[in-house]
Amino acid sequence: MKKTLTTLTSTSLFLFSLIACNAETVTNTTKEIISDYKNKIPTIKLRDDFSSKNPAWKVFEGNWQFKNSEVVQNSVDDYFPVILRINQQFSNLDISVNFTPVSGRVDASGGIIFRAKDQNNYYIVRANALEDNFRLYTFINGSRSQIASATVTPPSINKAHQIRVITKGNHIQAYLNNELKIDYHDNTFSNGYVGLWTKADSVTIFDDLKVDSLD
Ligand SMILES: [Ca+2]
Repeated sequence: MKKTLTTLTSTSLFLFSLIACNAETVTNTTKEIISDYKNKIPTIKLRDDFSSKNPAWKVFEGNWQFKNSEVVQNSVDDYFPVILRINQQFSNLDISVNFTPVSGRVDASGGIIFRAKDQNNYYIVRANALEDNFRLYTFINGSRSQIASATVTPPSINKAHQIRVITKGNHIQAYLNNELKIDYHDNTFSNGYVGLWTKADSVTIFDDLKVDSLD
């Protein structure tokens, strides 16, 4: 009898985990975790309009140029261009940036890095003007894994779009152009630096980075 109960419990847990997994899909009734922070005063408010190059920015890969009050990544030879802002670490945060995909035949991406331990270990949410998907990946020791994906209208080339990510513990929500598209739970990284990301031959402009620390 005890064994049967144990088996039933395991089956229930398995079914529950399947249901929980399905609950990661964004629906009209998905609760936005930003509502949990409505009375929260951010402990740090970082704003960067890229009118000058803050010395906290460190380039790890790619050619990132600060000009015209924007930052543009225009190397077409690096596979994963990464720039991190290495003076502050964030755990729970509300981060957004505007990005304009300019060109790319293999890829035309723009992404936000968050909770980065270093240039090889971080979360990234990105959109790609060549693909109809919006994705959350982990990079672990430089190895990329897709952990969540949503179908979207591909962002137009030469137009500005906004990516926004909000975290609460292991709960991650990501928006493209103010629409919640990704709702996911993951425990890989708990805090770290923020940064910007592109891929392959993407030439991408970024502007108006905003980060509120919500710890
Ligand atoms: Ca600017």
